Amino acid sequence: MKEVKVLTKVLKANDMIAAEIRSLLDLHAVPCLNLMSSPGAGKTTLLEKTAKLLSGSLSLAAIEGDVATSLDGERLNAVGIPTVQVNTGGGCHLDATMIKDALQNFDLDKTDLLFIENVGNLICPSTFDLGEHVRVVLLSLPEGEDKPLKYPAMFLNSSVLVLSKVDMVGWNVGTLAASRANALKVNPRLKVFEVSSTEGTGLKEWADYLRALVVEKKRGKRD
Ligand SMILES: Nc1nc2c(ncn2[C@@H]2O[C@H](COP(=O)(O)OP(=O)(O)OP(=O)(O)O)[C@@H](O)[C@H]2O)c(=O)[nH]1
Ligand SMILES: [Mg+2]
Repeated sequence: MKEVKVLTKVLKANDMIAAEIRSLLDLHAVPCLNLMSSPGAGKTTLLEKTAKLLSGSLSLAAIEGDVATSLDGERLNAVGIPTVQVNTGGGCHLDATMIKDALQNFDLDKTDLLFIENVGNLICPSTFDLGEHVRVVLLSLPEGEDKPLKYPAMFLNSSVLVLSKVDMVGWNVGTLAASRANALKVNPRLKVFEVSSTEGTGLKEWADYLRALVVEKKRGKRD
């Protein structure tokens, strides 16, 4: 009983900071996506490809969450996305305070789109609001089609699903149709992208979606 009370308090404090972050991002008309998935589902690779598609036309920025190392932050900086690496030192998710601190490093007036890559984990990140506008869950084919059923909160609390590594169809891994169907069973409102970052499948649709988010946010600021 006591533990439940403590957790509720932690989440409440987190939500207040997340609301502050969202207001700040709205003020600067910067849409923010929180990318979540199991370790290795392809979050950083998708962001690397996204940089190639968008960085000529939009100013991107990223906050990169990992338990340890700055490997992913270095990958994103290398493709021209200014990135702040956050190490949780063992924590299985980012929280709003980490995002608030990391945001000090960006000029939001010169940023069109902000990505947060959460710590690879299909459970904990789903509980913590980071002040993002869109929660994106990646599910890669090799993880198996049962994952949405076994880890429902992540799929329920996201609004976008990226079915990743679709080039691996036929590798005796989870099937694409069943992965999609199971995710939609948990959350029928999910907007779904089928993507292969290595082969380029679905990247145009993904990039178009991101461009539309930016336009919508800037229009919202003018209205
Ligand atoms: N076949 C295939 N492999 C991919 C694809 N996208 C990523 N990979 C590979 O999957 C592995 C993990 O990719 P990352 O992008 O580092 O995954 P991640 O989700 O950022 O991993 P963490 O940050 O550790 O959680 C790498 O070896 C990538 O080359 C894809 O579309 N197809
Ligand atoms: Mg990564």
